[in-house]
Amino acid sequence: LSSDNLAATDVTIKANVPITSTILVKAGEVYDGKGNTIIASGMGDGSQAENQKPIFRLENGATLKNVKIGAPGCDGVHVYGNATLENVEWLDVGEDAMTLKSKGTVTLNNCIAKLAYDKILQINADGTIILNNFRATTFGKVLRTNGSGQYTVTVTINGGTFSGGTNIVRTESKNLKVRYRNITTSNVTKLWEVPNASQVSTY
Ligand code: ADA
Ligand code: CA
Ligand code: CA
Ligand code: CA
Repeated sequence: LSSDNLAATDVTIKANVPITSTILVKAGEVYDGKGNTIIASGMGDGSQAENQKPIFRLENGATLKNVKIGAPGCDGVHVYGNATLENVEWLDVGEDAMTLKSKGTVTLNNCIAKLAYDKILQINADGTIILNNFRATTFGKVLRTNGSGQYTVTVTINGGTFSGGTNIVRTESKNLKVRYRNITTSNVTKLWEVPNASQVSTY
């Protein structure tokens, strides 16, 4: 490819972006990572230790897109209310990848999560979680509600691939429903670990 044929606007330089504190995406704002990789330091080691810092904190109505989260993944992305995550890739999930901290609807479009020792999506509030073409490799649970909490949650999974893990959803909540279609799974021990099989349906 001759540089003569490459307009300046086509050039995307992918870089590592070092951070030492949480990136705040304020209510209604958009953070576009432009394909760059965030590398945290001093915020946690990405182990299973609780109380690591989140890489991102999304306030109500925030959008996070086109970003890779490198190791250490620390406590991932904390969401307060509604949010959209698009083309977000966790290269090596830390304690967990995303936590719903307060009630809201979170839509994840074309996101990828790799190398989660245990949980990818940690649900600590009522909510609606929509996964469109989510891809997960190596995990304990893709989605887990907190402890024995009876959270009212609807999980919709529209396309995606899930390989090498224990469960896609694990919950103790009788108030959680899963609807799914067009998923591909391999080496997942038990797809749905829920109190009653009637909580899971295709659509
Ligand atoms: C564990 C822990 C909870 C909470 C959760 C999380 O389940 O028991 O208190 O910290 O992890 O949000 O990571
Ligand atoms: Ca945890
Ligand atoms: Ca990991
Ligand atoms: Ca956590």
